[in-house]
Amino acid sequence: MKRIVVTGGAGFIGANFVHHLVAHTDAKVVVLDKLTYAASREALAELPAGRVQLVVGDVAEAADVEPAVADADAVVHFAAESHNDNSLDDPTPFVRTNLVGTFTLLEAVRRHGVRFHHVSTDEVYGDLELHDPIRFTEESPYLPSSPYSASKAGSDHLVRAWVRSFGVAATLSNCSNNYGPWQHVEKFIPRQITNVLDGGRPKLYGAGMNVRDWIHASDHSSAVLKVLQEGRIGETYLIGADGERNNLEVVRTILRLLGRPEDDFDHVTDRAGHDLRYAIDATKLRTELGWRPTFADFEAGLAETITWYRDHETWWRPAKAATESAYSRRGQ
Ligand code: NAD
Ligand code: TDX
Repeated sequence: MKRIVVTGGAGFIGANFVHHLVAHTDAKVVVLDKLTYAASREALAELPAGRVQLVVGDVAEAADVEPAVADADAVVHFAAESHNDNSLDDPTPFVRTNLVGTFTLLEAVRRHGVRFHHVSTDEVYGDLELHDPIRFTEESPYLPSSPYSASKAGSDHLVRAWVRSFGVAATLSNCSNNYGPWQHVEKFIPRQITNVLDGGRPKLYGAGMNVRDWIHASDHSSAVLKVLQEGRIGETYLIGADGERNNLEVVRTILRLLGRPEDDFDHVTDRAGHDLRYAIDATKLRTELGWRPTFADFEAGLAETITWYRDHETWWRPAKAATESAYSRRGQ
Protein backbone atom coordinates (compact mmCIF):
# COMPACT_ATOMS: atom_id res chain seq x y z
CA MET A 1 0.00 0.00 0.00
CA LYS A 2 1.75 3.13 -1.25
CA ARG A 3 -0.86 5.74 -0.42
CA ILE A 4 -3.02 5.47 2.69
CA VAL A 5 -5.79 7.92 3.59
CA VAL A 6 -6.30 8.27 7.34
CA THR A 7 -9.57 10.00 8.21
CA GLY A 8 -9.50 11.74 11.59
CA GLY A 9 -5.69 11.59 11.49
CA ALA A 10 -5.40 14.87 13.42
CA GLY A 11 -7.34 13.44 16.38
CA PHE A 12 -6.01 11.47 19.34
CA ILE A 13 -5.79 7.90 18.03
CA GLY A 14 -5.63 8.86 14.34
CA ALA A 15 -2.51 10.96 14.99
CA ASN A 16 -0.89 8.15 16.97
CA PHE A 17 -1.67 5.85 14.02
CA VAL A 18 -0.13 8.28 11.50
CA HIS A 19 3.08 8.34 13.61
CA HIS A 20 2.98 4.53 13.62
CA LEU A 21 2.55 4.36 9.81
CA VAL A 22 5.47 6.73 9.24
CA ALA A 23 7.69 4.68 11.55
CA HIS A 24 6.69 1.20 10.36
CA THR A 25 5.81 1.51 6.64
CA ASP A 26 6.99 3.37 3.52
CA ALA A 27 3.48 4.58 2.67
CA LYS A 28 2.58 8.18 1.91
CA VAL A 29 -0.17 9.24 4.28
CA VAL A 30 -3.01 11.61 3.44
CA VAL A 31 -4.82 12.81 6.55
CA LEU A 32 -8.43 13.78 5.77
CA ASP A 33 -9.70 15.71 8.79
CA LYS A 34 -12.30 18.40 9.39
CA LEU A 35 -10.20 19.83 12.24
CA THR A 36 -13.01 19.95 14.80
CA TYR A 37 -12.41 21.05 18.40
CA ALA A 38 -10.89 17.56 18.99
CA ALA A 39 -8.19 17.86 16.31
CA SER A 40 -4.64 19.08 16.59
CA ARG A 41 -2.32 20.12 13.75
CA GLU A 42 0.47 20.06 16.32
CA ALA A 43 0.14 16.29 16.71
CA LEU A 44 1.34 15.94 13.09
CA ALA A 45 3.75 18.88 13.03
CA GLU A 46 6.98 16.92 13.54
CA LEU A 47 6.29 14.38 10.82
CA PRO A 48 8.14 14.73 7.48
CA ALA A 49 6.13 16.77 4.96
CA GLY A 50 7.16 14.35 2.20
CA ARG A 51 5.38 11.49 4.02
CA VAL A 52 2.27 13.15 5.48
CA GLN A 53 -0.15 15.56 3.83
CA LEU A 54 -3.06 17.15 5.72
CA VAL A 55 -6.23 17.71 3.70
CA VAL A 56 -8.87 19.67 5.59
CA GLY A 57 -12.24 18.17 4.71
CA ASP A 58 -15.44 16.62 6.01
CA VAL A 59 -15.99 12.86 5.63
CA ALA A 60 -19.73 13.51 5.29
CA GLU A 61 -19.17 15.68 2.17
CA ALA A 62 -18.75 13.65 -1.03
CA ALA A 63 -16.90 16.56 -2.66
CA ASP A 64 -14.24 16.43 0.09
CA VAL A 65 -14.00 12.63 0.14
CA GLU A 66 -13.87 11.94 -3.60
CA PRO A 67 -10.46 13.47 -4.51
CA ALA A 68 -8.78 12.00 -1.43
CA VAL A 69 -10.09 8.48 -2.01
CA ALA A 70 -9.78 8.38 -5.82
CA ASP A 71 -6.04 7.60 -5.91
CA ALA A 72 -5.68 5.86 -2.53
CA ASP A 73 -4.65 2.24 -1.99
CA ALA A 74 -6.41 2.11 1.36
CA VAL A 75 -8.59 4.21 3.65
CA VAL A 76 -8.32 3.80 7.42
CA HIS A 77 -11.35 5.46 8.97
CA PHE A 78 -10.86 6.99 12.44
CA ALA A 79 -12.85 10.23 11.95
CA ALA A 80 -15.73 10.46 14.41
CA GLU A 81 -17.40 12.47 17.07
CA SER A 82 -16.02 10.43 19.95
CA HIS A 83 -17.19 11.72 23.35
CA ASN A 84 -20.18 10.12 25.06
CA ASP A 85 -20.95 13.14 27.26
CA ASN A 86 -21.12 15.43 24.20
CA SER A 87 -23.49 12.98 22.50
CA LEU A 88 -25.87 13.37 25.46
CA ASP A 89 -25.82 17.17 25.07
CA ASP A 90 -26.34 17.12 21.28
CA PRO A 91 -26.42 13.93 19.19
CA THR A 92 -26.67 15.82 15.86
CA PRO A 93 -22.97 15.82 14.82
CA PHE A 94 -22.66 12.18 15.95
CA VAL A 95 -25.32 11.04 13.49
CA ARG A 96 -23.88 13.18 10.72
CA THR A 97 -20.18 12.34 11.07
CA ASN A 98 -20.36 8.77 12.35
CA LEU A 99 -23.22 7.56 10.14
CA VAL A 100 -23.39 9.85 7.09
CA GLY A 101 -19.58 10.18 7.10
CA THR A 102 -19.05 6.41 7.06
CA PHE A 103 -21.71 6.02 4.36
CA THR A 104 -20.03 8.71 2.21
CA LEU A 105 -16.63 7.01 2.52
CA LEU A 106 -18.11 3.58 1.73
CA GLU A 107 -19.67 4.91 -1.47
CA ALA A 108 -16.30 6.40 -2.49
CA VAL A 109 -14.28 3.24 -1.80
CA ARG A 110 -16.94 1.23 -3.63
CA ARG A 111 -16.64 3.47 -6.72
CA HIS A 112 -12.84 3.29 -6.74
CA GLY A 113 -12.26 -0.29 -5.51
CA VAL A 114 -10.21 0.90 -2.52
CA ARG A 115 -9.40 -1.24 0.55
CA PHE A 116 -11.19 0.07 3.68
CA HIS A 117 -10.55 -0.39 7.38
CA HIS A 118 -13.21 0.78 9.82
CA VAL A 119 -12.13 1.76 13.33
CA SER A 120 -14.83 1.17 15.91
CA THR A 121 -15.39 0.70 19.62
CA ASP A 122 -16.31 -2.01 22.11
CA GLU A 123 -19.18 0.25 23.23
CA VAL A 124 -21.31 -1.10 20.37
CA TYR A 125 -21.83 -4.22 22.52
CA GLY A 126 -23.36 -2.30 25.43
CA ASP A 127 -22.06 -3.15 28.89
CA LEU A 128 -21.26 -6.14 31.11
CA GLU A 129 -22.00 -6.86 34.75
CA LEU A 130 -19.22 -5.80 37.11
CA HIS A 131 -18.20 -9.19 38.45
CA ASP A 132 -19.04 -11.39 35.48
CA PRO A 133 -16.18 -13.42 33.96
CA ILE A 134 -17.68 -12.74 30.50
CA ARG A 135 -15.80 -10.44 28.09
CA PHE A 136 -16.82 -9.12 24.65
CA THR A 137 -15.95 -11.27 21.64
CA GLU A 138 -16.58 -10.83 17.90
CA GLU A 139 -19.83 -12.78 18.45
CA SER A 140 -21.26 -10.50 21.18
CA PRO A 141 -24.68 -9.02 20.31
CA TYR A 142 -24.96 -5.32 19.47
CA LEU A 143 -26.64 -3.37 22.31
CA PRO A 144 -25.38 0.24 22.31
CA SER A 145 -26.45 2.58 25.14
CA SER A 146 -25.61 6.17 24.14
CA PRO A 147 -26.14 8.26 21.01
CA TYR A 148 -22.36 7.97 20.43
CA SER A 149 -22.24 4.17 20.69
CA ALA A 150 -25.47 3.79 18.69
CA SER A 151 -23.99 5.87 15.87
CA LYS A 152 -20.82 3.75 15.91
CA ALA A 153 -22.93 0.55 15.94
CA GLY A 154 -24.86 1.83 12.90
CA SER A 155 -21.60 2.62 11.11
CA ASP A 156 -20.36 -0.96 11.72
CA HIS A 157 -23.58 -2.31 10.18
CA LEU A 158 -23.13 -0.08 7.13
CA VAL A 159 -19.60 -1.43 6.58
CA ARG A 160 -20.74 -5.07 6.79
CA ALA A 161 -23.62 -4.39 4.41
CA TRP A 162 -21.24 -2.78 1.87
CA VAL A 163 -18.96 -5.83 2.11
CA ARG A 164 -21.79 -8.28 1.57
CA SER A 165 -23.93 -6.37 -0.94
CA PHE A 166 -21.26 -4.59 -2.98
CA GLY A 167 -18.10 -6.63 -2.37
CA VAL A 168 -16.23 -3.73 -0.74
CA ALA A 169 -12.87 -4.99 0.59
CA ALA A 170 -13.24 -3.95 4.22
CA THR A 171 -12.17 -5.06 7.68
CA LEU A 172 -13.41 -3.79 11.03
CA SER A 173 -11.91 -3.47 14.49
CA ASN A 174 -13.57 -2.68 17.82
CA CYS A 175 -11.19 -1.46 20.49
CA SER A 176 -11.44 -0.76 24.21
CA ASN A 177 -10.64 2.55 25.99
CA ASN A 178 -7.43 4.21 24.79
CA TYR A 179 -5.01 6.41 26.71
CA GLY A 180 -1.73 8.07 25.76
CA PRO A 181 -0.37 11.30 24.23
CA TRP A 182 -2.58 13.81 22.35
CA GLN A 183 -5.86 12.73 24.01
CA HIS A 184 -8.27 15.66 24.48
CA VAL A 185 -8.69 16.91 28.07
CA GLU A 186 -12.42 16.15 27.92
CA LYS A 187 -11.62 12.42 28.28
CA PHE A 188 -11.30 10.71 31.68
CA ILE A 189 -7.55 10.15 32.07
CA PRO A 190 -6.29 13.48 30.62
CA ARG A 191 -9.02 15.36 32.50
CA GLN A 192 -7.88 13.95 35.84
CA ILE A 193 -4.13 14.35 35.12
CA THR A 194 -4.57 17.99 34.08
CA ASN A 195 -6.91 18.72 37.03
CA VAL A 196 -4.17 17.56 39.39
CA LEU A 197 -1.42 19.39 37.47
CA ASP A 198 -3.63 22.50 37.83
CA GLY A 199 -3.81 22.03 41.61
CA GLY A 200 -7.46 20.87 41.37
CA ARG A 201 -9.13 17.56 42.18
CA PRO A 202 -10.10 14.60 39.94
CA LYS A 203 -13.85 14.26 39.28
CA LEU A 204 -15.31 10.80 39.57
CA TYR A 205 -18.75 10.05 38.12
CA GLY A 206 -20.97 8.36 40.72
CA ALA A 207 -19.20 5.89 42.99
CA GLY A 208 -16.39 5.23 40.48
CA MET A 209 -17.09 1.50 40.28
CA ASN A 210 -17.51 1.49 36.46
CA VAL A 211 -14.82 -0.58 34.76
CA ARG A 212 -12.96 0.28 31.56
CA ASP A 213 -10.42 -1.94 29.74
CA TRP A 214 -7.42 0.36 29.07
CA ILE A 215 -5.07 0.07 26.09
CA HIS A 216 -2.27 2.43 25.04
CA ALA A 217 -3.01 4.22 21.74
CA SER A 218 0.26 2.95 20.24
CA ASP A 219 -0.90 -0.64 20.84
CA HIS A 220 -4.23 0.19 19.20
CA SER A 221 -2.24 1.56 16.24
CA SER A 222 -0.08 -1.55 15.85
CA ALA A 223 -3.22 -3.72 15.96
CA VAL A 224 -5.00 -1.65 13.29
CA LEU A 225 -1.95 -1.85 11.00
CA LYS A 226 -1.80 -5.62 11.54
CA VAL A 227 -5.47 -5.98 10.56
CA LEU A 228 -5.02 -3.67 7.56
CA GLN A 229 -2.08 -5.74 6.29
CA GLU A 230 -3.03 -9.28 7.31
CA GLY A 231 -6.71 -9.30 8.33
CA ARG A 232 -9.24 -11.31 6.34
CA ILE A 233 -11.67 -9.21 4.26
CA GLY A 234 -15.11 -8.94 5.84
CA GLU A 235 -13.79 -9.92 9.28
CA THR A 236 -14.00 -8.08 12.58
CA TYR A 237 -11.16 -8.12 15.13
CA LEU A 238 -11.56 -7.03 18.74
CA ILE A 239 -8.59 -5.07 20.11
CA GLY A 240 -7.75 -5.01 23.82
CA ALA A 241 -4.78 -5.47 26.15
CA ASP A 242 -6.30 -7.02 29.32
CA GLY A 243 -6.32 -3.65 31.12
CA GLU A 244 -9.50 -3.78 33.22
CA ARG A 245 -9.59 -1.22 36.07
CA ASN A 246 -12.43 0.61 37.78
CA ASN A 247 -12.42 4.40 37.58
CA LEU A 248 -11.73 4.78 41.30
CA GLU A 249 -8.55 2.68 40.98
CA VAL A 250 -7.40 4.82 38.03
CA VAL A 251 -7.99 8.09 39.90
CA ARG A 252 -6.15 6.79 42.97
CA THR A 253 -3.21 5.69 40.79
CA ILE A 254 -3.01 9.11 39.08
CA LEU A 255 -3.05 10.86 42.47
CA ARG A 256 -0.34 8.55 43.85
CA LEU A 257 1.88 8.96 40.77
CA LEU A 258 1.54 12.75 41.12
CA GLY A 259 2.40 12.68 44.84
CA ARG A 260 -1.04 13.59 46.15
CA PRO A 261 -3.18 11.77 48.78
CA GLU A 262 -5.21 9.00 47.13
CA ASP A 263 -8.53 10.30 48.50
CA ASP A 264 -8.03 13.84 47.17
CA PHE A 265 -10.89 13.67 44.59
CA ASP A 266 -14.59 14.67 44.24
CA HIS A 267 -17.59 12.51 43.45
CA VAL A 268 -19.73 14.32 40.84
CA THR A 269 -23.06 13.72 39.05
CA ASP A 270 -23.07 10.39 37.26
CA ARG A 271 -23.38 10.12 33.46
CA ALA A 272 -26.92 9.32 32.23
CA GLY A 273 -27.12 5.70 31.07
CA HIS A 274 -23.50 5.15 32.25
CA ASP A 275 -22.23 1.77 30.96
CA LEU A 276 -21.02 -0.39 33.86
CA ARG A 277 -18.17 -2.39 32.43
CA TYR A 278 -16.35 -3.01 29.14
CA ALA A 279 -13.91 -5.90 28.71
CA ILE A 280 -12.32 -7.31 25.56
CA ASP A 281 -11.34 -10.86 24.70
CA ALA A 282 -8.70 -10.31 21.96
CA THR A 283 -8.02 -14.02 21.37
CA LYS A 284 -8.84 -13.83 17.64
CA LEU A 285 -6.38 -10.98 17.01
CA ARG A 286 -3.69 -12.66 19.10
CA THR A 287 -4.02 -16.17 17.66
CA GLU A 288 -4.95 -15.45 14.03
CA LEU A 289 -2.65 -12.45 13.46
CA GLY A 290 -0.08 -12.95 16.23
CA TRP A 291 -0.54 -9.40 17.60
CA ARG A 292 0.80 -8.52 21.07
CA PRO A 293 0.64 -5.20 22.99
CA THR A 294 3.89 -3.54 24.04
CA PHE A 295 2.37 -1.60 26.99
CA ALA A 296 1.53 -4.67 29.08
CA ASP A 297 1.92 -2.68 32.34
CA PHE A 298 -0.90 -0.12 32.62
CA GLU A 299 0.68 1.76 35.51
CA ALA A 300 3.97 2.23 33.59
CA GLY A 301 1.99 3.49 30.55
CA LEU A 302 0.02 5.84 32.80
CA ALA A 303 3.21 7.21 34.39
CA GLU A 304 4.63 7.89 30.89
CA THR A 305 1.36 9.61 29.91
CA ILE A 306 1.45 11.80 33.02
CA THR A 307 4.99 12.88 32.09
CA TRP A 308 3.80 13.67 28.57
CA TYR A 309 0.99 15.94 29.85
CA ARG A 310 3.40 17.61 32.27
CA ASP A 311 5.73 18.33 29.32
CA HIS A 312 2.97 19.47 26.93
CA GLU A 313 1.03 22.04 28.94
CA THR A 314 1.13 24.54 26.07
CA TRP A 315 -0.75 21.97 23.97
CA TRP A 316 -3.60 21.17 26.39
CA ARG A 317 -3.90 24.51 28.19
CA PRO A 318 -6.02 26.31 25.52
CA ALA A 319 -8.79 23.66 25.71
CA LYS A 320 -8.85 23.24 29.48
CA ALA A 321 -10.98 26.16 30.70
CA ALA A 322 -13.77 25.72 28.13
CA THR A 323 -13.85 21.96 28.76
CA GLU A 324 -14.15 22.44 32.52
CA SER A 325 -16.88 25.06 32.20
CA ALA A 326 -18.93 22.65 30.02
CA TYR A 327 -18.48 20.01 32.74
CA SER A 328 -19.48 22.37 35.54
CA ARG A 329 -22.67 23.33 33.63
CA ARG A 330 -23.57 19.59 33.77
CA GLY A 331 -22.70 19.34 37.49
CA GLN A 332 -19.64 17.25 36.63
P1 NAD B 1 -10.98 12.25 18.64
O1 NAD B 1 -12.28 12.90 19.00
O2 NAD B 1 -9.78 12.54 19.45
O3 NAD B 1 -10.60 12.63 17.13
C1 NAD B 1 -11.53 12.58 16.10
C2 NAD B 1 -10.92 13.22 14.86
O4 NAD B 1 -11.89 13.13 13.80
C3 NAD B 1 -10.60 14.71 15.04
O5 NAD B 1 -9.33 15.00 14.47
C4 NAD B 1 -11.70 15.41 14.27
O6 NAD B 1 -11.33 16.67 13.73
C5 NAD B 1 -12.01 14.41 13.17
N1 NAD B 1 -13.35 14.56 12.65
C6 NAD B 1 -14.51 14.68 13.36
N2 NAD B 1 -15.56 14.84 12.52
C7 NAD B 1 -15.04 14.81 11.26
C8 NAD B 1 -15.63 14.91 9.97
N3 NAD B 1 -16.95 15.08 9.81
N4 NAD B 1 -14.81 14.83 8.90
C9 NAD B 1 -13.48 14.66 9.05
N5 NAD B 1 -12.87 14.57 10.25
C10 NAD B 1 -13.66 14.64 11.33
O7 NAD B 1 -11.30 10.72 18.58
P2 NAD B 1 -10.39 9.46 19.02
O8 NAD B 1 -10.55 9.23 20.46
O9 NAD B 1 -9.05 9.61 18.43
O10 NAD B 1 -11.17 8.28 18.26
C11 NAD B 1 -10.82 7.93 16.92
C12 NAD B 1 -11.66 6.75 16.49
O11 NAD B 1 -11.41 5.64 17.34
C13 NAD B 1 -13.18 6.99 16.54
O12 NAD B 1 -13.76 6.37 15.42
C14 NAD B 1 -13.61 6.30 17.82
O13 NAD B 1 -14.95 5.87 17.74
C15 NAD B 1 -12.64 5.14 17.86
N6 NAD B 1 -12.34 4.59 19.20
C16 NAD B 1 -11.92 5.45 20.19
C17 NAD B 1 -11.59 4.93 21.44
C18 NAD B 1 -11.08 5.80 22.56
O14 NAD B 1 -10.84 5.31 23.65
N7 NAD B 1 -10.86 7.10 22.34
C19 NAD B 1 -11.73 3.55 21.68
C20 NAD B 1 -12.19 2.72 20.64
C21 NAD B 1 -12.48 3.27 19.41
O1 TDX C 1 -14.54 13.31 34.47
C1 TDX C 1 -14.86 12.13 34.26
N1 TDX C 1 -15.09 11.32 35.31
C2 TDX C 1 -15.43 10.01 35.17
O2 TDX C 1 -15.62 9.30 36.17
C3 TDX C 1 -14.97 11.59 32.91
C4 TDX C 1 -14.71 12.46 31.72
C5 TDX C 1 -15.29 10.26 32.78
N2 TDX C 1 -15.54 9.49 33.87
C6 TDX C 1 -15.82 8.05 33.68
C7 TDX C 1 -16.85 7.69 32.65
C8 TDX C 1 -16.34 6.34 32.16
O3 TDX C 1 -16.78 5.32 33.04
O4 TDX C 1 -14.59 7.48 33.21
C9 TDX C 1 -14.84 6.45 32.25
C10 TDX C 1 -14.16 6.82 30.94
O5 TDX C 1 -14.83 7.95 30.41
P1 TDX C 1 -14.48 8.56 28.96
O6 TDX C 1 -13.05 8.94 28.92
O7 TDX C 1 -15.50 9.59 28.65
O8 TDX C 1 -14.60 7.28 28.02
P2 TDX C 1 -15.81 6.28 27.65
O9 TDX C 1 -17.13 6.94 27.80
O10 TDX C 1 -15.56 4.99 28.36
O11 TDX C 1 -15.54 6.11 26.06
C11 TDX C 1 -14.17 6.00 25.56
O12 TDX C 1 -13.86 4.68 25.21
C12 TDX C 1 -14.55 4.11 24.13
C13 TDX C 1 -14.00 6.90 24.34
O13 TDX C 1 -14.31 8.25 24.68
C14 TDX C 1 -14.86 6.42 23.19
O14 TDX C 1 -14.59 7.21 22.03
C15 TDX C 1 -14.50 4.99 22.91
O15 TDX C 1 -15.36 4.48 21.92
